[in-house]
Order: sequence, then structure tokens, then C-alpha cells
Amino acid sequence: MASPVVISGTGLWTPPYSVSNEELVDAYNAHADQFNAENAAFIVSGEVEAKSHSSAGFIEKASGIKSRYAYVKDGILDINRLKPNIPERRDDELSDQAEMAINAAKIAMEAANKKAEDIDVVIVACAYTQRSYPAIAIEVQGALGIEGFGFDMLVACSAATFGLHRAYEMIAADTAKCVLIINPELTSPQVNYADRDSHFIFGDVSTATIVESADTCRSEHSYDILSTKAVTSFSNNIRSNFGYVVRANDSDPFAADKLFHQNGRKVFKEVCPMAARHITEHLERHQLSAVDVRRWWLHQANINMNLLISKKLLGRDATAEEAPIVLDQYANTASAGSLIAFNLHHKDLVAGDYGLICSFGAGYSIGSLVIRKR
Ligand code: CO8
Repeated sequence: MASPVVISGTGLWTPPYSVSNEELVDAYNAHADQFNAENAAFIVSGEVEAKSHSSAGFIEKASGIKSRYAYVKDGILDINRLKPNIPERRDDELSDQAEMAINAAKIAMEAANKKAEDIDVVIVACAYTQRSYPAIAIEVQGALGIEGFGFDMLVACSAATFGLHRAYEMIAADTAKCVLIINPELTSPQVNYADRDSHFIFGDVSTATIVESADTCRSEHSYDILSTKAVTSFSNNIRSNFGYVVRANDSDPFAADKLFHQNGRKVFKEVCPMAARHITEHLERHQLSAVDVRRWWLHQANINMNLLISKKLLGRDATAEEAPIVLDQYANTASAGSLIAFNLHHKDLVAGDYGLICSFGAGYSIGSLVIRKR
């Protein structure tokens, strides 16, 4: 029998700058006041809607988020800018996302005891790449001195789990010996900090994972991947229309629809039952039920979603130990949330413990892995 496919190392790179709800709300409210003053006549005539204030209390209650990290903080709180000020780099400099990716990759490689020559595939899987080509993954591959091949893949919130799925399949099919999957989630350039409904949702982060065969695994903490499961179902409820065709259709590249926007209520209502059903069916494949799972590393979009999903699965509230939440500190980090939770909360598991990694979000897309500590 072929030897198991394992997760043998993970890395989490946290950007140096934190932005609190209060800072973000102060900037947004100052922007709203300025907008309302500048548009006073149109607001009175009903042509323009006045902007209401945001509130740190609302944000924490509705989402569980207290702060988020930013790759570059400069500019985000400037009410005349409301976006990070990330200077353009020359073609011969490392790109921002490759830099974020390498920071997390090095941590994962050390955790898995891997050198560049041990790795033969690099997958960069995230919600956006900062350019179309050459692939960020190939840039990372070159900078780390890895031979073999690399490619980028975009599946919004499920990019990280779908990337792990591809790695699992490559190792199982013996088309790769060791895969490095990296999720450099540079979300802040796509956040509309002038939009009260979404200005607080996202943070920047980078996570990385090593997947290989158990035969080559030399790691202290490793996990058999027992199986993977994915589903997608088209929805316009989470969308960004930014893309290269914008140049050709003459639309405004800075319009609100080109940034992240969503119908949060609908997402909440539709995705929670979908995710709970998906997880139940996945566990059933292994004759497991929810109570057999020691740890749930769930996607981190909204604390109330996670509480609802774990309650649907367990029939009671999950404890923080069972289903850790990292949203308070990191916010929604697109596809990386479940892997941040994994990075911070896995070392206490003992051999034989089952765990489940699951992402859910834009697409819609859901991806999961059932794993067992070795
Ligand atoms: N401050 C104060 N009040 C506010 C604010 C605010 N900032 N925003 C809204 N309100 C008010 C509203 O006006 C409303 O008032 P009223 O009741 O008088 O009409 C009230 O608060 C309630 O508003 P909502 O119904 O909108 O509030 P919710 O309780 O639904 O919470 C959430 C809003 C937090 C957005 C919630 O709906 C949610 O989290 N839903 C799930 C969304 C989700 O998970 N989306 C996934 C997105 S991530 C993803 O898929 C990855 C995409 C790729 C990455 C993108 C990177 C940029």
C-alpha cells in the first residue's frame, strides 16, 4: 500500500502593523463627515445618500474582529487616501507578495526540516495575485532555489484548502515528492475603506504548508491527510470586478464594484448550512461523527458563522479549545484563516487525534481535509 500523504510543517508570517477597530472607525467616520459636508446640497435634495458613522462596538459584535494586520499601514487611516501606500517595485526587485510568501515558506520549511532541494513543487494559492504573470509561485521558486515547477491558483476563500488538495493529489499520484503551498493574502489593497459595511473585514497575512509522503517525513508534528472534499456553487453575493478587461471596457477601475463587496446577510444564511452539510458528509466518509473530531480549524470570516456551524455539527457550542478563533486578532484573511488557526493550535494534539480543516466563502467554494495526528 502507498504510504500516507502528510502535512509535515506549517508557517505563519504575521505582518508588522496592526490596525485596531477604533483606529479604522475614527478614519472612516472622519471620511464620512467630510463626504457629508462636501455633498450637503445633494444629500438634502435626495440625490446622494448621507454616510452613517461606523462603530467599533458593532464591528466586534457582528464579526468578532477587534484588529487586523496590515502589510503596509501607511495610507489606510489617511482620510484623503483610505488605502495602503505600497510603492511600485522594479521588475528586478522581489514583488510584495513573493516577499510575504517567502517569509511564511521559510518557517514551514524549517518546521518540516526541508531544504530547497527537498521540494519540487511550489503552489501559491490565494484570493488575488498582484499580477497575472510570471506566476508569483515561480518567482518564489526561483528566489528559494527550488527545482521543479510552480503555479498560482485563485479560489478566493478556499484557495488554501484547494491548494492543499492539489498537493495531496500530486503526492498520492507520485507526480511530486514534496509540495510547498503558500497563501500570501495581501487583502488590504482590495478593501474599500470608504464602505461602512466592509471596511473592517479583512487583514493581511501569509501562511505556508509542506505536504509530502510519510516515507520522507522527518517532522516532529505531522498529520496524515485521510481525504479531501471540495464543492463550488456559483453566487454573486461575494464579488470583485477588478480585472484586466476593465481597461478594455472603459469602466472606472477605482469604482466600488471593482473592490471587495458582498451581501453579507445572504452569505451568512446560505453558506452556514452548506458548510455544515459538507463537513458532515466528509466525516461520514470515514465513519466519523462530529464528536470524534478533536480540533476544528474552520475558516475565519465571522465568529457568529463559526459558532453556528460548530453548533449545527456538535449540537452544542464548541469550546475555544475545540474550534479556535483567530478572528479577533487577524480578522478575515481570505483563504488563510483556517491555516492561521492550525498554525497556532495544533501542537497539543496527540497521535490518533482527528482534526478537520475547512474553508468556505466566495464562489461559493468549500474545501475540507480530514487529518489525523501521526
Ligand atoms: N458600524 C455600525 N453599524 C453598521 C456597520 C458599521 N460598520 N455596518 C452595518 N451597520 C448597520 C447596518 O446599517 C444595519 O443597520 P439597520 O439594522 O438599521 O439596517 C445593521 O448594522 C446590521 O447590518 P448587517 O445586517 O449588514 O449586519 P450583519 O449582522 O449581517 O453583519 C457582516 C455584517 C459582519 C458583514 C456579516 O453579515 C457577515 O460577516 N456575513 C458573512 C460574510 C462572509 O463570511 N463573507 C465572506 C467574505 S470573505 C471571502 O469570501 C473572501 C473573498 C476574497 C477576499 C477579499 C479580500 C479583500
